[in-house]
Amino acid sequence: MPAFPKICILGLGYIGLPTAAVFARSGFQVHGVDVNPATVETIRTGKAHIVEVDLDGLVQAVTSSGRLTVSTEVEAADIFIVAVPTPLTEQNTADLQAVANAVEQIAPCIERGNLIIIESTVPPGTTDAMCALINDKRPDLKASGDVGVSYHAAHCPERVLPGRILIELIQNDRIIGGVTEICGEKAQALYDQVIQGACYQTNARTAELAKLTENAFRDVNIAFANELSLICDAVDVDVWDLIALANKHPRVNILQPGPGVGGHCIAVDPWFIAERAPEHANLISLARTINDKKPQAIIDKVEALARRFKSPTIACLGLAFKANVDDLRASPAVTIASTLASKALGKVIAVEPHIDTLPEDIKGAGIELVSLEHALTESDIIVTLADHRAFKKIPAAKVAEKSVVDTRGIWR
Ligand code: SAJ
Repeated sequence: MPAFPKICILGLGYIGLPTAAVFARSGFQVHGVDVNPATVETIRTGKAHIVEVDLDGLVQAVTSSGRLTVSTEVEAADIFIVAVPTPLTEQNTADLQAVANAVEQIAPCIERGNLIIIESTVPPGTTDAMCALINDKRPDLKASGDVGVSYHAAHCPERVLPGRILIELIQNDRIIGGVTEICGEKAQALYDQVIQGACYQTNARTAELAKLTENAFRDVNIAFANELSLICDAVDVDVWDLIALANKHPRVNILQPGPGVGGHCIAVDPWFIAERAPEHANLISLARTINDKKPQAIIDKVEALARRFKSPTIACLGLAFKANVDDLRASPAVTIASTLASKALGKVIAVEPHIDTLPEDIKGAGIELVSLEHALTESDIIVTLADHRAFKKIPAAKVAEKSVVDTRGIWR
């Protein structure tokens, strides 16, 4: 393989585009592929189609230098990286169609010695299944030695935090799950050229489960905090004081309760474990259920409060799924605000400093986007849903006269 082999990355979303741009910046010739022509067109003009710190400038630099090219078609390359989404089906299982489609597109292009990396989050056994798919499509490869000899394959899960993607892509350690030992070595040689973190070798199945385990660990721990918050309400204890005190113990580190778990990772990945071992994933499944029920508990609490007023103005502070991001997708805050609006309890207003207008899908939900000042002046009830920096600066005295449901412990 040349010093800077050519890379073809399939999927130019939150992981694929930053990954493509980072490899291109390091000197690799990268071709990015996406099924969405609008995405491809935006990137071709040097812009990122997603909001991520510093990504716009980097995409501009690597497209104008010609290091990153994009299209809707796969190109021949030395290395193929699959970074397509793996959404949750209605049955709470992984929808692997996009991964299978990507692998089917790659199959005809594979040449002897190529490396195929799956970065998408997948249930254990998927990388092996994708190799079987390649073997079906390319019996000639199997005849000349199969995976590990005629081509190489590995699962190398991404572990970056939205909002810090470009930093964490370089700094985080990586798990390298080779289908064979030599596959793992080939994959590590690639990441060693761009990342500063350590690479840890294992097999593909362990790498797949490790990624899911990291997010399930966090989900279970958030569920513990969310359950505590309900217990505290029932026995009239301040959950924030309770957790702060319990965390003084040297071996206790409880996470923070909130309005529920949002985003596309922590609220999804634990199900991929449950899918493969349903009879054993009891705690993991229960944690998912506890976290999924949390928005309803907040809705009930606000509704009970609102019934004490005659047509109150309810201000929801924050619509994003977590602090200091503009991402409203899969956000429990949006579920809570729009459900409250649908109940016609009064007027529902919302403050989200990271957006200028409400996204199309919640425009008709009956929520009015207002300034923070307006919300603080006009509201009867305040519901904190994201602990954005701007909200943490609000002095408790400013909300002292209001009825407050503080799901994020801003004024604890
Ligand atoms: N949350 C709480 N309480 C907490 C921590 C988080 O309620 O104490 C909520 C947040 O408000 C949010 C959700 O959990 O709604 C998830 O937020 P997050 O910041 O914990 O994680 P994500 O989904 O943005 O990113 C996670 C990260 N995984 C871990 O920290 C183990 C990231 O490193 C992964 O790369 C990412 O998932 C992914 O792509 O899988």
